[in-house]
Amino acid sequence: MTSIQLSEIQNKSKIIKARELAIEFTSTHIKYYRHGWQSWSLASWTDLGFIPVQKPAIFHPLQVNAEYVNDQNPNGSWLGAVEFEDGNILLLGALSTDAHVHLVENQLSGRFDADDGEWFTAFGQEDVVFAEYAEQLGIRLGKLNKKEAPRIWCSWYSLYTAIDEEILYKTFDMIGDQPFDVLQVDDGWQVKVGDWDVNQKFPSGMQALADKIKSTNRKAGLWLAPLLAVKSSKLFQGHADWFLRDERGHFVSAGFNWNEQLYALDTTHPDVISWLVALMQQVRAWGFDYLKLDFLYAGALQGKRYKNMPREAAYRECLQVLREAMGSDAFFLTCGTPILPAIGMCDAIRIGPDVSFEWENYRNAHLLYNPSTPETKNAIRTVTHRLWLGSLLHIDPDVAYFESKENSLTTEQKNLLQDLAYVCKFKATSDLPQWMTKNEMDELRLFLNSNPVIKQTGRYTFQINDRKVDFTPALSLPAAKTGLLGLFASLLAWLGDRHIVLHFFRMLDDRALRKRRNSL
Ligand code: 9PG
Repeated sequence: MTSIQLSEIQNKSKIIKARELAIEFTSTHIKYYRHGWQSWSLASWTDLGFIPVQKPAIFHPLQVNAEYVNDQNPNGSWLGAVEFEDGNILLLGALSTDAHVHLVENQLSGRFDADDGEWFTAFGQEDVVFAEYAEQLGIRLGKLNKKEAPRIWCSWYSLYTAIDEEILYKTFDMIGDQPFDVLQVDDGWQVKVGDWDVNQKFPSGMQALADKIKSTNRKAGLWLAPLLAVKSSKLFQGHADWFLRDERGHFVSAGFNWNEQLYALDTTHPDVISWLVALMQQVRAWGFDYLKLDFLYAGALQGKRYKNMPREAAYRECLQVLREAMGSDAFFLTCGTPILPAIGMCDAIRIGPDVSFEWENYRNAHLLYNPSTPETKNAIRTVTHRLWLGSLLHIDPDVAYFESKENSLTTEQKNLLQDLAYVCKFKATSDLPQWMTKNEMDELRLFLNSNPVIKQTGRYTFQINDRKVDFTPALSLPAAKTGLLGLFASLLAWLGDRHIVLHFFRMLDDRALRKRRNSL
């Protein structure tokens, strides 16, 4: 292990090559910057104490870096930082994939999984230090020549999986001349996750769907989760040898969703690569040129691969294959993606959890301590801590809301989301014109048409044109529960790992969705 003193970098940042690097400091530190592994994992300045392990555990492969989830010391993926009493920070960040950072008492240390690698380290003012780190990442991983990000309507946050041809065509018509550049079809068009053929809700097929969108003079966008499959899919049933296993030969869990167990493809297997290339070509041939590829963490899970290589390096290679197969003229948004390996490989990256029509969900936030589940507060918290990525590629904070019909967010909360979109310079919504008042449609148009001047004035404060905005209300993290409530929380966490409980909640969700669809 290479070891240095903070005093050695006090005046100038350093790049040091090492498998393991430790920086010792003597001044009193007060906060730690935790950087979660993938889009939905928590990124935040936190206190130095223990943070309860998020639950249910069945979701760990899908929400965090499962290898480190039980670690008691503050830690994070690729980078970490400490804040001192005087407001200065010390940052340690890897300049390539497959690395993790820990804080143990007065020592910040980083370690590459496999080999030596470059570490960037700097001390000073937060914005300056992060900007310099981003610049060094850009030199090594690639930096986008950023044009304006497209303005997107996405089907997820209103219709969820209850999409079908009739409702989408109607919605596209009703969107009229709202200034969107992309209409993006999300989850719900496919037969199954893994079986990427059109389902019976779209009798005219995928090419007709893309044509319909393009007839409105916009780009056609499509969601896929190409790196995993549900257990019941033909893909998994027919090609078990394509899926990632552990050292003992057991399939690696990619989590649980769509009411099923998920498994991850081994993207280093030559047949998997050919299959992925063909899939990307198929989607382009249908006519889609904006691709939201989701649940991408599945490509970087721990396991024994066909080609023996570090898991994030394998994932990055896979992104390169996907990028080349879809063509450089497609717009590529990565979602549920490990952050660092995606830099230089895509146009845009989701940098936080999903938003939802709720500000905070008591069960998920306060009893399951889960900062990754869909919830507006979760989304704002993590996104405000990853804005530094904006100098490298487009950063997607997820959608903003304007409608009030199917929504429990207050006007202030909706405004905060809209302001976050301005700060990220990435604007999207899922709102259905069917639900919106004339006023709300006007607000949406104004939002899509404005490009306000943004100035950061503090860690969480901004000036948007002449308005002051403060994201602090979204940042607090719930404390661990004790006593009876703590006991109840543990019971809930246990229940949350049972398939039968998850099936039950899924049934309730599906019923509510059907009702929503039928009311349109
Ligand atoms: C489609 C959706 C939307 C959405 C994506 C992703 O359990 N989870 O933590 C969890 C997080 C996010 C998520 C689903 C589950 O949503 O972010 O925009 O495309 O998939 O299924």
